[in-house]
Amino acid sequence: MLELYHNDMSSCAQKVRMALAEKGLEWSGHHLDLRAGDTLTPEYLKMNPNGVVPTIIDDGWVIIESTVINEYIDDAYPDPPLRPTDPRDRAAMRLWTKKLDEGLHNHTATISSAIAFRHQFARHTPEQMAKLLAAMPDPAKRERRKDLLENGVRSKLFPAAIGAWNKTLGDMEDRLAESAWLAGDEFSLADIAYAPYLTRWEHLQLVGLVAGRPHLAAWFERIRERESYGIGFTDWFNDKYLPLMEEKGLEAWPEVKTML
Ligand SMILES: N[C@@H](CCC(=O)N[C@@H](CS)C(=O)NCC(=O)O)C(=O)O
Repeated sequence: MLELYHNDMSSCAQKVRMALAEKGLEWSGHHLDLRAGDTLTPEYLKMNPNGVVPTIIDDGWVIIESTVINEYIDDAYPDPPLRPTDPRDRAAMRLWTKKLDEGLHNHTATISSAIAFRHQFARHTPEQMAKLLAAMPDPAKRERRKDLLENGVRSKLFPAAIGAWNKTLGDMEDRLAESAWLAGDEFSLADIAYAPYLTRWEHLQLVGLVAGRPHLAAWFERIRERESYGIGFTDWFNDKYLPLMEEKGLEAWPEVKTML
């Protein structure tokens, strides 16, 4: 059976769980606590040297990186297909997922940490926090986290992150004015890949990012109606995270709005 190392609210884990649900695949899970540093243990780092979720194991074969994992799932379990058949639509699908991997996902981490996640780390003593930071394998990410913990939305990283997402959501609106799904007329891995981020903006009450973008809002509604969204997302929503995200998001919104 497929084995998934994941976390309930992680965007990259959400997209893998949704792909597994679209395929109707069974899997067994290892739920990791990201704030406790469960991805930074020597055992986990052997499987996933980046110290992040998700990681999937299929018949002893370890696969990391959510985009790669979802393409693997589609290759290994082709029915129903989650990549368009038309080569042009398939290229469009790849461009969408590439964008996330080349910076947009990191911008999401910046926004989420600056607004809400930094408050979850407050349960650690300074010594525990220093230990967690030291265990992070990527020095750039470590510096980013330090900065966000300290400065929140006042971080110098924040305006670029929110600007990049505002631009992307505009691009999505333009695309979705022309086709039902991001890569054309077929639902694909591109739609699955972006579903977590719209979910995140909703949880952080950054609804202003979607306001005035009716095609984007309708697309997200269609995503939410899929059974796989319930299985991959809603069933895993963490009741302890949601009130904090809402409270801190509402608090941050007036300042965030000025950066759009
Ligand atoms: N490029 C990676 C990114 C994975 C990633 O950033 N995972 C986050 C959760 S969405 C994580 O595990 N963070 C742990 C941490 O930041 O300590 C992928 O797509 O799998």
